[in-house]
Amino acid sequence: MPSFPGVDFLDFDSLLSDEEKLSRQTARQFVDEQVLPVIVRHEREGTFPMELVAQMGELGFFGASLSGYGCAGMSNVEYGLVMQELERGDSGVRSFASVQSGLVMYPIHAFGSDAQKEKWLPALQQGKAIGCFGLTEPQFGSNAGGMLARAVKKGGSYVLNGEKMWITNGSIADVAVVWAKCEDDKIRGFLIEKGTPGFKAWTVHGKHSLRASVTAGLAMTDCTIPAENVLPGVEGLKGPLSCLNQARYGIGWGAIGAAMACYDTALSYAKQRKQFADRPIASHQLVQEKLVWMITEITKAQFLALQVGRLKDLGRAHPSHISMLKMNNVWMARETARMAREILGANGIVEDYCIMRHMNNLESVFTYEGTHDIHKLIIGERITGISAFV
Ligand code: TGC
Ligand code: FAD
Repeated sequence: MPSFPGVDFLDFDSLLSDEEKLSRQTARQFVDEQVLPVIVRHEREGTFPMELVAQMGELGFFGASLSGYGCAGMSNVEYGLVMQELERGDSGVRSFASVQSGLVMYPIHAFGSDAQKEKWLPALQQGKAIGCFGLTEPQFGSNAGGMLARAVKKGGSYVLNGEKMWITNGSIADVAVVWAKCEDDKIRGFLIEKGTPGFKAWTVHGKHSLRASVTAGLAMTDCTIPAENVLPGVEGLKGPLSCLNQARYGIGWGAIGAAMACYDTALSYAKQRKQFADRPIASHQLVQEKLVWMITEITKAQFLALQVGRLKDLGRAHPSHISMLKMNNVWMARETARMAREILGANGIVEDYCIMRHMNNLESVFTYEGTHDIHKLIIGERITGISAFV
């Protein structure tokens, strides 16, 4: 199968280094050869393709922008291009890499003790251990700071009680990074290992979105962990939110990949599908209008992602920049998927084409890691200086 050619209307590639193009090509080939042949079956069966994890580790996709502990030390732009390709395959595959990298390895790398880093980072990097990130609760989603989960220090241990919900990889994780409030009312991060008494994880079934991804609930009932399992380097809501900056950034790139897959499918289909006077539907102005909307929005999304990536590499990306990237690019991908589905007519609803799978996935992506509207309010606060959350 020939490799995906990419979507590049405005010579975007001229702004990339050879190294960046090589990382993208590695991920592109992995998706074409390993992800696309199996993803439809996994989506149908509602399973995550675990058979891909070891190879993703070998290719350096986990913790890709971190340094040491076997991590690839990629630039943020390289990392973003890898996420783009993974999500061209499926949002569930990108989600796995986002959670492992941005939400599990990043907090251990940034806030963990040396012992925590040595214990977990090499195994997570290689995909020999799987992690999850527990912030959301049944009653607290967007308002993450309202969480009810509590951690009480007792001698050399912490006792945790509470529930987390909608946790990617929760029921397959070897280690859960769980955020809970302590007696001083400060939020801290705790590493809970699989099998710890009082810790339970269960898989959420019946999803119509992100079917090739494991989503779970977590419950802590007098779950006692050693005090050395607290992340020592951070306290307060800024702990989990700084992890979200990493993962939201990857999503901003990933969404471009999902949009590219839908656009590419719709363009090829429109050129070969004939209706009225034996002409391809691509010859009709209303179909062209949709294709032009898509390529224009994909192009704008690429440049937005690249600029945020360059700023992140310089240490100058503000969380509100990342919010704009996540908000705009996921919205763009969701609209692109819907338009692409229209262009395929009835064929747009079947699994022979990737569009409806991406479209359904993007509903979750629109909501998780801060909903579209929450990112609007983050940007609103940045430009007005007034928080609309209170
Ligand atoms: P607020 O008062 O604004 O801030 C509290 C403290 O946090 C700091 N802060 C940040 N720090 C780092 N990065 C950011 N992006 C930050 N945003 C805020 C802030 O400076 C302050 O620090 P300090 O030192 O003064 O204490 O907090 P708030 O309670 O008003 O909430 C703000 C809000 C609504 C933006 C925040 O709660 C939020 O982002 N909510 C959305 C929740 C969310 O995104 N959840 C995601 C869960 S994980 C997930 O979905 C994974 S999906 C994975 C997958 O499968 O890919
Ligand atoms: P709510 O916060 O109840 O919001 C519902 C609606 O109200 C939204 O439209 C929202 O925009 C709107 N709204 C809320 N507050 C305001 C406001 N102030 N102003 C205007 N509108 C507002 N979480 C994790 O911690 N870890 C994970 O790994 C994880 N993985 C996920 C995987 C999947 C497949 C999904 C679907 C979710 C996942 N989540 C995870 C949870 C996700 O982060 C939350 O769903 C998200 O933060 C939104 O919370 P909520 O669903 O409770 O919606």
